[in-house]
Amino acid sequence: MAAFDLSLYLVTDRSLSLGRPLETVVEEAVRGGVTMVQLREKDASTLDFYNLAMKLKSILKSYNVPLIINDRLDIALACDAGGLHIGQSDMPYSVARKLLGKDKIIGLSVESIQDAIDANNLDVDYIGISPVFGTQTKTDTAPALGLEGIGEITRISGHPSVGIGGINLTNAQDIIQAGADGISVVSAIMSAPDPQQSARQLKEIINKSKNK
Ligand code: TZP
Ligand code: MG
Repeated sequence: MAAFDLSLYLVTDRSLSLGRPLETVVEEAVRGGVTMVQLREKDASTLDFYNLAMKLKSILKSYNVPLIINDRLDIALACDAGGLHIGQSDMPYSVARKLLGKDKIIGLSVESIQDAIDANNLDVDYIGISPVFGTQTKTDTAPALGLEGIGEITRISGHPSVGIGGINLTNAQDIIQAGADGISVVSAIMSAPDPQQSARQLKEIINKSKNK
């Protein structure tokens, strides 16, 4: 397994990029300090998804930032991505691991304490604690876990973790202080007027919070 850094994990959504090309926003964000990128495009056709994945993969390669594919094991395999992110209703972890092999990163969303306990029996590479707060970006989520939920899950989990859902400049510090290794954001970067600057500001907050 190649080393990876969960500190600032961008999850994409083209529909929130204010009309800017996805590749441009992602590259700006990485220049600002994003350490992982997950391609998550729920409305993309298979061809669009594949083409986007190939484009992002070539951009991210020069920054040494892994490209993680949301849900679509076929696309992760087809484009030889850095890894796959699965949710509780996606392909079973064991199947994904078998097909991707042990060198790829596999992340799993956990939406409850019980999910986090169950994930301790799997050698996933990280967990995404979801959602921390309510968010307009994804409305069909489990109930928000809050900072207490993050605290409890990071205490019992044996895996590195990121929080996701409603995270921005004002609360990023709380997520790290509650015990997560990083934050995962969609709109705080995708919809920012200046994605590079927003990424830089978030990264500074994370770095400071980790040094405390
Ligand atoms: N999974 C749980 S919440 C969420 C996903 C993909 C969306 C997070 O978006 P935002 O804009 O960072 O709140
Ligand atoms: Mg999913």
